[in-house]
Amino acid sequence: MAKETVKIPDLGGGSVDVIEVCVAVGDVVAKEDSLVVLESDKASMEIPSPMAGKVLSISLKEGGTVEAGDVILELEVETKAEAKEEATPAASAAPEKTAPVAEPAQPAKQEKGSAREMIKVPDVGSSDGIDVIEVCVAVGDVISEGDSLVVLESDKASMEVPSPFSGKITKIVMKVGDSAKLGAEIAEIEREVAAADVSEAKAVVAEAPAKEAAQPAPVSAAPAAKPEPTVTSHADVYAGPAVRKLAREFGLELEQMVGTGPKARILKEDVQQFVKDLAKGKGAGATIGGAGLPSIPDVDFSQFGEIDIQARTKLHKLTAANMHRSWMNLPHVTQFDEVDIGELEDFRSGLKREAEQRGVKLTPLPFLLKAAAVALREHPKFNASLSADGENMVYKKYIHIGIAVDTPAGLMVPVIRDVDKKSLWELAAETAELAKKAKERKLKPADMQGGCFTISSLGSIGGTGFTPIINAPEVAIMGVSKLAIKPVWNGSEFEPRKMLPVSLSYDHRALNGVDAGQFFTFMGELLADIRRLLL
Ligand code: CAO
Repeated sequence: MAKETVKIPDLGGGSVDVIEVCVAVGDVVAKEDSLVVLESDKASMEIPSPMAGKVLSISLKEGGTVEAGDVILELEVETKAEAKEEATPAASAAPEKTAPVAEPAQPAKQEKGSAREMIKVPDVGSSDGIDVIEVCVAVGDVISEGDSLVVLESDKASMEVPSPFSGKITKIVMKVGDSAKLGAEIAEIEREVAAADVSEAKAVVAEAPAKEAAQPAPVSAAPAAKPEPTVTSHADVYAGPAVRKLAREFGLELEQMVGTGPKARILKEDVQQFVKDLAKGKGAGATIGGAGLPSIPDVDFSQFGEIDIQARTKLHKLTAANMHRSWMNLPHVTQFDEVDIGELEDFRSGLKREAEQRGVKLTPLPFLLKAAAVALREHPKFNASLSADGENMVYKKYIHIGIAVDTPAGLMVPVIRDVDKKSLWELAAETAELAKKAKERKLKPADMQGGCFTISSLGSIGGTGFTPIINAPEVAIMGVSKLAIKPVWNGSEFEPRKMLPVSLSYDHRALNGVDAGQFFTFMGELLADIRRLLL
C-alpha cells in the first residue's frame, strides 16, 4: 500500500471555487472518478482521480477556493509500483486547457495590414475527441478577442473555445457533431495587423506548431492565446459539466431549474426531478409547466380571506389529465349551428304518454344519438381515429357513441354500443341506465371504452353554445345547449321556432372545415326532419 497526494492541476491561472466534493473519506474510487467540481466565472470542471484507491483524507471543502497545486486529498493505492506509475497526479489530472492555438491557414494568405489565421483546438486535457455542441460564429462575423468560437462538451467538462484574436471570420471548418481533438481546425479569421506587424504575424504562426509539438500543455505560452479553460455556455448558472451534459441530452435549459446544491448549484438530482415534474405535467420548481409553458402561480389565497381546501377526487384529476392531454395534443376547431327541432319536439311530446307506459323518459338525447349514428355512417371520416403515429386513419365499422354524464364524483363518459341498430326507446332506456350507473359509481371500465364519437348535452342546464373538448382518440364531439324559441324568417314572416344550439369540435389534423360543415349540415337536416332518419 502507498499513499498518494492528489493536487489541483494547472487550471490556467487564478483561484476557483470548490462547488462540490464528490467523495468522502473511506470511499474507494476508480481512476477517472470525479473527486471535486470546481467552478469559476469562466469555468466549470470536474477533477478526475488520476488513479484508483481509497480516500484517506480530504483537504478541501465545499465553498472554499483553491488554486493549482493545492492538495485535494490523499489516496491509499494498492502497490508501490502502481503508485509510481501514476506518481504525478496533478499533471495527469490536468483536465481542461482550452487556449486555442493559432496557425496559418494553408496556404497562408496575407493582405496588406491583415493576416489570416487558422484557429485550432487547443489542448483540452483529453486525447479522445470532444463533442462539438455549438458553433458560435458564422462566416462574415466580426468578433472580438475572447469571443467564443465553439462549445465543446465531454462528460467531464463543458467549455467554450475563445478566439485569440479580434477579426472577421472568413471560413468555418468545424461543425456541430464533430469530435474535436487537439490541433483540429476550427475557423479561419482575418485579423487586422499594422503593416509593420505583418511579418511578426508570420513569425507567430510559424512558431505555433513547434510549440504544440514540444510543449502541448502550457498553452498560456502560445502567442495571443487565452488561457481560460472551461467556459460554460450558461455562465450565470452553477452546474458541473456532467449535469450540463445531462440537461443538454434532455434538451433542457439549466436556467429553468432550481439548484438545491451549495450556492444554488444545480445537481444531477435537480435535473432528474425537473424531468419527473415535466412528465407529471407539473411546473418544475414552479418555474415552468408541462410542454415548457409558464405555470400558473401558486397563490396563497388565505391572504385575501377565508378559504376551504378540499382534495379533488381521483376522477376529477383523471378527467383533468385527459382534458389537458386532448387540448394540448389535438388542434381543436369548433363549429356552431342552430337546428330547428320544432317537428322533433312535436313528435316527442306526442310520445309522452307512451313513454310513461314504457317507464322511460324520452328527452331529445336519444334523437340526437340516432341522428349522430346516421351522420357517422354517412360520413365515415367522423367515425374514425388517427393512428398514434399519424400515419393512418382507422375507420370503424361499428358505431358506438359516448355520452358525457355529470356525477358528484366528476365527469364520466359511458358508451352506448351499436347506436345505429337500436330504437329510440332502447336508446332512451340505455341512456337512463348508464347515467344512473355512472352517478352510483357502478360503471365498469368496459362501459366507458370503445366510443367513436361523444355527445355532451348541457341542454337541461342552459347556455347558448360551448366548445366541448374532444374525447381523444375520437376525432369529434358534439355539444348540445338549451333549446330556445326564436323568431325565424319563413320567407314572408317571422315564425316562432324551437331552435337547438349545437356545436361540433373536431380534430383539425384528421378533418377539415368542409368535412365538418357537411357532417353538421347533414345532421341538422336529420334533426329538422326526423323522417330522414329512416332513409
Ligand atoms: N334543451 C332544453 N331542454 C332539454 C335539452 C335541451 N337541449 N335536453 C334535455 N332537456 C330537458 C329534458 O327534456 C328534460 O326535461 P323534462 O324533465 O321536462 O322531461 C330535462 O331537460 C332534463 O333532462 P335530463 O338531463 O334528465 O336528460 P338528458 O337525456 O337530456 O341528459 C344526461 C342525460 C345523463 C346526459 C344528463 O343528465 C347529464 O348528465 N348532462 C351533463 C353532461 C355534461 O356534464 N356535459 C358536460 C361535459 S364537458 O364538461
